Amino acid sequence: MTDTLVPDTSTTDELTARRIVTAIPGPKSQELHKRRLAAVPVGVNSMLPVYIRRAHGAVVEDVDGNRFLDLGAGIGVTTIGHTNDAVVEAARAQLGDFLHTLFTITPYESYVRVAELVAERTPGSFPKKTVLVNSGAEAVENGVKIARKATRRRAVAVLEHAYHGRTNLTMAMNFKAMPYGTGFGPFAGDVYHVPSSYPYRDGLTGAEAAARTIAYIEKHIGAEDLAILVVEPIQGEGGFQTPAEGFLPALQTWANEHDVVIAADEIQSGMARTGTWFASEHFGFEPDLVFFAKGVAGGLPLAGVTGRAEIMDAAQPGGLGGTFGGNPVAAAAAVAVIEQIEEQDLLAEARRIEGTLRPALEELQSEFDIIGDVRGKGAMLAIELVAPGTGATTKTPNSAAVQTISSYAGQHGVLLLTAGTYGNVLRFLPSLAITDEQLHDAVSVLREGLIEATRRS
Ligand code: PLZ
Repeated sequence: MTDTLVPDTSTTDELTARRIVTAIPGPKSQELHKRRLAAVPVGVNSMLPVYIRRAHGAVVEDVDGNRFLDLGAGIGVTTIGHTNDAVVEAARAQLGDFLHTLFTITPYESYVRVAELVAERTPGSFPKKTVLVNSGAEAVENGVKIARKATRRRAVAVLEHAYHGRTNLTMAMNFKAMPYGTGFGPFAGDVYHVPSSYPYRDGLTGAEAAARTIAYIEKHIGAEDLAILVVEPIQGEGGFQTPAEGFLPALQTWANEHDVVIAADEIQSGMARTGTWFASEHFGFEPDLVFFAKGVAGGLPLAGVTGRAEIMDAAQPGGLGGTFGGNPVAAAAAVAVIEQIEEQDLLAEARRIEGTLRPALEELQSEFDIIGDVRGKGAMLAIELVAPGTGATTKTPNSAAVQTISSYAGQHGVLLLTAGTYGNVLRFLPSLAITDEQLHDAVSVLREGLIEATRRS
């Protein structure tokens, strides 16, 4: 038999549509889940315990052969698609050369190349520098650290509904206690949550919201003690709150006037996700620092801070680093991701996705009164659900419907993520490789889920 020499014929090309062939989770997933419950603490939760065997483009396949349309991309990580061929090839090539040296011991080119490429693509034409780290939270930590050194000030301001990570400082920066912070304190001090712009609920213009934020900062913190103001241009875990026009530029003007470092946490919204390289661009916002992670390396762990050279250079030699920061395989993958976004014009794909998905969601909104708001940009869209009949009055958050719909979608082959301070948001973060046909199919499942949620309420 020559079979062993024949390549696996079950190529990833087949991964184009959802397909449910067992109960969800299937028998093999259930077996694995039993082992996992014995070996992994309950604090590490899984939205849908189907164990994944392979993935390509916008589809993942589990160990039982079920296939899911992936509308979450691992929370906005596989932005250019699962196992993108060019990214896999770049990582594979690097694997054969060297896996690690530690950039702070003996450096290598790909780290420098990522720094150059990201600096060219973040907003603002001023000179920039970049430090690479392993995770989004670590990028935020470093941004704060650098801003404190540069300003010689102590305080950190973040917006209501913010999410910034799971380390001690970033837990303090999160708005939502449960599950991110509850019981895990004491937390880092000198972190202040300030009012944000949430047009659906506050009804304020960008100028009004910014005036409220600034007044709060001046009263409660004082500009002279404020090192850094960190904002997510479109809030991620908080529920995809998209600020009113003018809000972010007004904060920027105020921060610049008061020598406060203003940073965009673009960890979820950046790297082509919204149809521009970084979501800040939609709002005419030029932050001093940009935090990036998630989508930058196609699924490998890489993150960083890019910012004004004079701020970034405030940290003393040896003050920034970390064993794995800017790992050569992750850096090689990131170079490939950025090249792919450009060569395949993936920014246009994010806009295509919005062009298909937003009208479909708006149509559902006219059909189902529990959809209070449709918002976001590009391939970062969300619907906020409210209790029946409250859309024009109290807008009472409807997290029960969100749970019903997300679980209905999972059972029917669509990975649909939740979000929101009140758990009442469904978010759509598909890979830019998702086709219109796949999107329409996912929306048909969403519609069935909405019918189910309406029936239960
Ligand atoms: N800033 C805006 O979205 C990560 C969290 C997943 P890390 N969001 C997903 C989970 O359950 O932990 C995130 C983000 C924004 C920072 C972070 C933190 O990035 O790479 O997870 O540390």
